[in-house]
Amino acid sequence: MQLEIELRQALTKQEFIVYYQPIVNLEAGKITGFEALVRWLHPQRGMIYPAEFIPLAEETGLIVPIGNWVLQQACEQLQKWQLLRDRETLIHPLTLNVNFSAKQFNLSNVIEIVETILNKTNISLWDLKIELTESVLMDNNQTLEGISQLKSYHIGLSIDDFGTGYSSLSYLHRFPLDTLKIDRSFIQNIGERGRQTEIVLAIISLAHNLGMDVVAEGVETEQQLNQLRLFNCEYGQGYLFSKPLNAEATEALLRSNP
Ligand code: G
Ligand code: G
Ligand code: NA
Ligand code: MN
Repeated sequence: MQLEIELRQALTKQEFIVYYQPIVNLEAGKITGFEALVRWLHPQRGMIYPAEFIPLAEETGLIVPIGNWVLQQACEQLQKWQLLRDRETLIHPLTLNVNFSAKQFNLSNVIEIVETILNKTNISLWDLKIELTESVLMDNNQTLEGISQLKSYHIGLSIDDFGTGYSSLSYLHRFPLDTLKIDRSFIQNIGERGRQTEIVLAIISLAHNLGMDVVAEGVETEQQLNQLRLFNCEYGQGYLFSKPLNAEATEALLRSNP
């Protein structure tokens, strides 16, 4: 298949690029970190989004080298941006969220891989959060073993797109997750009268009672922001703050919003 052949060559041809979407502390209104989001700049087709090639990358195992590249690239960027911020303001270091697929947790040397990249880039393991989806938690035992290993190594774990799977509640007590990201489909209608608002409040309370921080995804309006603040949601991500940006635009945003 043509796409697969091209995907195999895309790493060596340096066709991947990492975009960054800010994660904002809602109380302070400040950027606390970024989620790294990969794109494929295809020479003929233009920008290809992860939904179009991550499934193929997972099937073929290419997600492992691609994922390692994303982690390395994003850590290198973060190191530069942390220095930038440390000089200008003496607040907490910026954090980095990176998405992992099941196959990446599944490797017997997952800790070594992450440790090597963190050491090379001088990023503290406290500043890295790995995002996983519910489907990853339903993968095989070796995947779960990898997740536990990363956790015992003190890497933060974040559950992505929370609420969209079909067993969301059952794993919350079984896995040592630090952060819960509420899927953007739940954020859309909050503030308006209706059940959605109650569900978001309940998810936030549940997460807090289990000792997790909460990120609201897909925050697009001031009204949603105000409601989330009232609910004591710690963090937000979405077009209200910024769409995902390339490294250059991200740096400009950081400089204007230190
Ligand atoms: O960039 P976009 O907002 O379209 O990203 C959609 C989804 O693609 C993300 O929520 C995430 O689940 C997935 N994704 C983005 N970058 C990566 C990556 O580097 N690795 C993996 N495994 N998934 C990613
Ligand atoms: O799958 P994951 O949730 O990690 O990826 C986030 C995806 O959601 C990205 O594709 C990003 O472009 C998109 N996104 C980010 N913020 C918003 C938003 O405020 N509204 C909408 N509709 N999409 C968003
Ligand atoms: Na994600
Ligand atoms: Mn998400």
